[in-house]
Order: sequence, then C-alpha cells, then structure tokens
Amino acid sequence: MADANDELSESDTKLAPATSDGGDADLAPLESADGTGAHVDADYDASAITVLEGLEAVRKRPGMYIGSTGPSGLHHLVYEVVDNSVDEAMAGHCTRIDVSLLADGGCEVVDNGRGIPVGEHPQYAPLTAAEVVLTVLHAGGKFGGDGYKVSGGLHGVGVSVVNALSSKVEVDIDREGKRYFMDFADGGEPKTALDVVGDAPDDHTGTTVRFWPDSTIFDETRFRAQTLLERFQMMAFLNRSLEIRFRDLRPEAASADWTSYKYDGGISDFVRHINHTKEALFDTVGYFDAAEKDQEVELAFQWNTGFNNDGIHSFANGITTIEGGMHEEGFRKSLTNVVNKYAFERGILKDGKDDRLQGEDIREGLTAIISVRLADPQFEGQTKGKLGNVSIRSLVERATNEKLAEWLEENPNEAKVIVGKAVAASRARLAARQARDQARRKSALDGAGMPDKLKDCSSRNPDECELFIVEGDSAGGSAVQARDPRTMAILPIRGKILNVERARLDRMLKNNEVQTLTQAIGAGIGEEFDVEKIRYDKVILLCDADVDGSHIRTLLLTFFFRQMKELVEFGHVYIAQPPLYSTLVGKEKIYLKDEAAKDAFLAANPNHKEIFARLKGLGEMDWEELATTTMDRDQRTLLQVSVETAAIADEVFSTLMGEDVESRKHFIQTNAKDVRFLDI
Ligand code: 0RA
Repeated sequence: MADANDELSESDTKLAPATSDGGDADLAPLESADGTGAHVDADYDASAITVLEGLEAVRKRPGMYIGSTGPSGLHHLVYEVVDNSVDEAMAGHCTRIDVSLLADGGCEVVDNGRGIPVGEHPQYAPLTAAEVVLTVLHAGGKFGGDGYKVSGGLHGVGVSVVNALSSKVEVDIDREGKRYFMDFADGGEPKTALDVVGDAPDDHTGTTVRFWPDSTIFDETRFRAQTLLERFQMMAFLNRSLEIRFRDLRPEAASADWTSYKYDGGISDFVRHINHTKEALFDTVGYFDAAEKDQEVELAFQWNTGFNNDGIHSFANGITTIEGGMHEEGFRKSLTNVVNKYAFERGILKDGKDDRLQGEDIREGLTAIISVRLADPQFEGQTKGKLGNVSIRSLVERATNEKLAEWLEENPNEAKVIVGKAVAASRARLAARQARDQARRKSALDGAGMPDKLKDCSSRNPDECELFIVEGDSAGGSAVQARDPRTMAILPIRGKILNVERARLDRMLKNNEVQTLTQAIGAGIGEEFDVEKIRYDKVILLCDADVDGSHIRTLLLTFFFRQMKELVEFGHVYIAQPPLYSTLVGKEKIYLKDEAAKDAFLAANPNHKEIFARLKGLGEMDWEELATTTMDRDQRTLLQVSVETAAIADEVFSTLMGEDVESRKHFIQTNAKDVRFLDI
C-alpha cells in the first residue's frame, strides 16, 4: 500500500501544473479540436509530452494524490469523478447523477449538467477546456466563475488524476446540440481528440465519464458496491433534492437494478434516517441555516431515547470531518449555553440551587448534522478530518445562539423533554463518576495492574505491539502458544460482552469484560478515552467464523465505536481472518482463506475430489496452524476496520445493536453476502 508520506521529494510536495521544469506551462493542444482529428501543430509532440509528464508524476506517487493504492484509493477515483458532477449540481445545473459499475470492471458516471465546456480554454489555449480538465492536474471545474465557489473534492485533484491512474478513459459531452467524444489509454495518453460524433438528443446537455482503473497501479481493481452506496447516500443527504442513482452491472452482482437516493428534506432527512433505528424523543426534526458572503452552515437535529453523546456528525463541503473542528466547536458551545439559558429562564432549573447542565448531558441522545460550505476549507489533524477555519466557528455559534433559542421558544413541548433528558443524564453522569472512582480505587481502570487473563507482550513500545482479543479460553490458549511473545498480547474474552448500545456508562463500567478490555488497552473509556495512551498499535479481533463469533465481533466493534471511538477512527482496530476451509492433499493439510481461495484451488486442482471440511471454530486448529494461517505477520491477512462514513456507521450499529428488531433482521439479510468491510 502506498503511503502519502512515503519518499516525498521536495519537488513533489505540491500539486504541480502539468509541467516538469517548474516554469509556466506553455501548453499547446494535444490534437486539433477543429473536428479534423489531425494534429498539424509542430509543437504538438513536445506539448503532449509535457502534459503526460504531469500525469506520469501521479503514476509515480499515486499515494500523494489519492491517499493509497489500496481499496480506499480505488474508491477515491469514483468519488473524484462524482464530485465534479456534484459541483455542477451545487452550481444549480445538474439534478441527477447515475453511476454504473460496468460488466468489464469499469465505472461510468453520467450527469445532466451543462457538459464540460468544449471551447478553447482561456489559459491553456488552444487546448479545449475539456482536454484541460482531463489532462492537467488540479484543473477540475473550478476555473472562471465569480464570487466564491466551493468544490466537493477533498483533495480537489480533479479528473486528470483519475485519467492518470486508469488504463482507459472515455468521455461523452452533450452540449449545444452536439455530442462530443474523446478517449485516453494507459494513464492519460490521448487516443482520439475531442470531436463531434453526432447530435445530442433533444438539446440534452451533460457529461459522461467512463474509466477503468489501472491494475498495474492498484492492489485490487474490484469496486465494493456497499462502500460506494454508503457514500452516495451520504452525498444525496448533503445535497438536497439531488438524485444519485447506482447500479451494479457486474456478472456476480445480485441485482442490476438502480438504487436511487434523493432527499427533498436534505440533512433533516439524514437525521430522521439515523434516528429511524432508534426511538426518537419527539417527531419534529429541528433545522436552521445561515449564510455569509463566503461561508454557510446548515444544521438539523433531533434527540432519541439513547445514551450516546457523540451523535453530532459534521461535514465541510460535503466531506466528513470525522475529527470535528471549528464548526462542531461553535455548535457544542452554543448548544450548551442556549439550553442552560432556556432551562434557567423557564425555571426548570433553579438559580442558586441547581448546577448548570454539562455539554455531554445535553448531547445525550442527540443526533445532529452540521454541514458547512466554505471557499477554502482547511483540513487538519491526524486523518485530515478536522476543520481548521476559525471563521466558521463564529458563524455556527452565532447562528445557533439565535436560531436554536428561537426553535426552543417555538417548540415548548420538545424543549421540555430535551431539558428533562439532560437532567436525567447529569444524574447518571454523577453516578458513573462514582462507579469509575470506585473501580479506580480497585485499580481496575488506571492501567497500573493488568487483568489476570491478559497474557501481555514483553515490548513496551506501543508502535510494535498488538493485542489479540480471542473468543474463548481454549482458543486463547492456542493463541498464547502461537504468538510472538515479544510483540503480541493475548486477551481471551468469554461469553458475550454487554450490549453497550443499550446501557449507560455507569452500568457498563460494572461489566467484567468491559473493565478487562479497558484496563488492557490502557487509555481510558468514554469521554476520558485518550488514543495517545493506547498500549497497542493494533487491536485485533480473533473470533470464530460462525454466528456466535460474528455476534461477539459485532458487540466488540460496537463497544469500540461507542466508547473508544478514536481507536476505530485512527485505524487501530483489525479483524483477523482465520481460514474458512481446510482440505487434505496427500498427507498435507491445506488451508483456504475464503470462497475465492477455495474456487481457485479447485480450478487449479481439477482432480481433487472435494473440500469436505468447513472450519467452524478456532478450536479446530492447533497452535501451529493458528500461527501460520492467522497470526504470523508474514502470512496472515488482516481486515482494517474503517469508518469513512461515520454517520452511516452510526445507523449500522444502531440497527445491529439497538431496540428495533425488524430493522436488524432487514440489515442482516441485505448485507449478509458482503463481508469484506466491517464483516458484520
Ligand atoms: C468547467 C466549467 C463548467 C462546467 C464544468 C467544468 C463541468 C465539469 C464536469 C465534470 C463532470 N461533469 C461536469 N460538468 C461540468 C461551466 C460550464 C459552462 O459555463 O457552461
């Protein structure tokens, strides 16, 4: 997997224009755009080389542009293309985006926007604008225009990067009654120049981009439908009334039908959707917005009967800000002030007698979406998921001060239950503190003494340490023998840990397994969790490949997601993958990781009778087998748990662990086939 910071040389640290000499790019057309398709320009060859050198830089260091060449980078290509269409929608010219995964492994994105301009580009003339968009780095739809223009692309690197990392790209543009076409091969080399190929039907306008990811660049070029769907649903929520459709035309897909996302309620529908699997405290979803010259905020909120106080999901220019930032800060501060002011003014809390409600009390059960758009978003923090623009804090704070106060005045019944719930939460907070203090006195949570069950590793350098959480004592025993004792710690977990989705912290802290886990990881729990203090860089869940194993894994993931969120967000949680099958070849036992490995083995060994054994439990392997198939660093494969779309994950966890049995059944049925990401 390429890393954004690997081998970074001076000259590569900025997105350079498509020139390698550092001087002003002096670009001539790749080919004439006059419809003849012939290139007569004497400078053509030199210019084409210059452009291609720009794209070559992307191929040399893909990680710099798309983060990695693993699954995340692969899906990034799709987002980059779709983001351009979303920009066109935000400018008010596009109402629908259709994404298809093609039977041959390509991806097609169709929009009904204005179509990428086909005339000469003002700066890069005589190249056409369309050619510039496809071949010049950093030249998305952002040229020209007036006032502030925001763009969705996190990295804003543009379609040219997709071109550079694809074995083939085709573009259709419908504009001014004509249909134009051009295509590229092998990382951006033009095959045919932009040319009219016919008439656009009924004065239709729009852009179609088709691309095939380059298998020499990416670890794997297979898209995962569920990952794309989650992202498109999120985008549809954040762009009110924009319709995003998706279909999977690959032969192995369960269905080739369109899935359509379109929300006329925008982020209010998003809040309703998240709370759908929970029990809302009242029907109303609150909403307000505010705008200034070059920044704007939209906010939607509703409380549910649950106990989580991290239900605020924030976005900047359509991108998840998983670490929060200035927009969240402004909202949190104002929320606490406004609700306290309301409670004291109304006499629900008494001056001089009652304590002020704390922010976390008020946020208990709150689901809120904050979506801001601004001209120059500063993404900071460990995962570049924290918004740094100070000016937005003040806008969000002022808007919330004014408009949330108004909303409480106008909705007195809702206001009353909100304050009532916060008061109950503040009592539970005090009870939890007592429970925690008590536990601490027993030195249960402070990391001083380690739980008896933990077979710790000898290294004290967290960067090289791994904690295997193993289901059952007997598998735990094998894992202890199979491990590298210097860097691998083993913690057997027995039975099912408490379902944390349905318990407040005070009750949770009394649970043995919760105490043991917290102690072993050593970084606290809940609001006090501090990811800097973790004792292991990797926390690896090792569970059986059966229903019970999958249930325990889900409980553990839910626990980490709710109580040690940064552990998940910063990518410290992994799922070990014990093999699903074993078979005998002569006297030798062969392990096969999954269905695909089984199919490949049978294809390669047509005389092999059949694979009889499907491994059910870890217990069926002895320690040496466990070591070679599952734990050994050089031979194992781990799944890294990621929450790129945390708001959707929130809903997923509620669905799995919450009150609503019907939605849980539905989720498990619809996702049962697809087990590569969270494996739930
Ligand atoms: C530059 C300028 C304009 C539109 C676009 C780019 C554009 C790019 C993409 C990429 C995918 N779909 C797109 N749709 C539009 C403005 C065009 C005008 O002024 O007519």
